[in-house]
Amino acid sequence: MTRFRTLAAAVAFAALAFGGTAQAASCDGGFSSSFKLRGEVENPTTFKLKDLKKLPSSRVTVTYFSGSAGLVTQTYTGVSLNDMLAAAVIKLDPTRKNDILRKYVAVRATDCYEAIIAVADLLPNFGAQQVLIAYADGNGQPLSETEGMARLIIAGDKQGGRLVSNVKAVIVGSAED
Ligand SMILES: Nc1nc2c(c(=O)[nH]1)N[C@H]1C(S)=C(S)[C@@H](COP(=O)(O)O)O[C@H]1N2
Ligand SMILES: [Mo]
Repeated sequence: MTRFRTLAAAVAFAALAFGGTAQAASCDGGFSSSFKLRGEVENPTTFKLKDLKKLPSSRVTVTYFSGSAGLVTQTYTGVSLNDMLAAAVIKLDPTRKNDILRKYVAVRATDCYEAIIAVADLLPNFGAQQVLIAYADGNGQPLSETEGMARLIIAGDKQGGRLVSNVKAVIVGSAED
């Protein structure tokens, strides 16, 4: 049997042997050329640039503090996340009062960086926050290589932390099971 010099090596071996490296293998931070909208939705969908371009778009200008670049002001073009969720149809339990208020969206990147938003914050009759899955700048040019095909843009955020680049998955979930 293989001997391991460290616990870490043993864990790494076990992960490899039993398929547990999915996390590490899929967190390479590469350029995202598509993402999947999935989770608690009736219509899971994969989006590529050409798919996003077919949908109604809006523009948002954000001014945010970036740890690396300081204060950044940038305009983005993208699809309303609320509209995407409406088309995907969030699965709801009709026996639970306001079940929609228990739902969140997790936006995950190729480097496994992730941020969540409450679905209610997007709904017109609740938070009504303007949130885009952006795929172009203000002039319709594709995003930069480091931003990937799609980036989460949240109007009004003052810090860049939730502006997730290289989106690879948009996952609808519930606050509790
Ligand atoms: N995928 C991914 N997106 C990310 C991050 C990250 O580490 N990975 N960092 C966030 C943070 S903390 C900031 S401040 C901004 C910085 O974005 P910028 O360098 O394009 O201004 O991106 C956000 N989006
Ligand atoms: Mo940041």
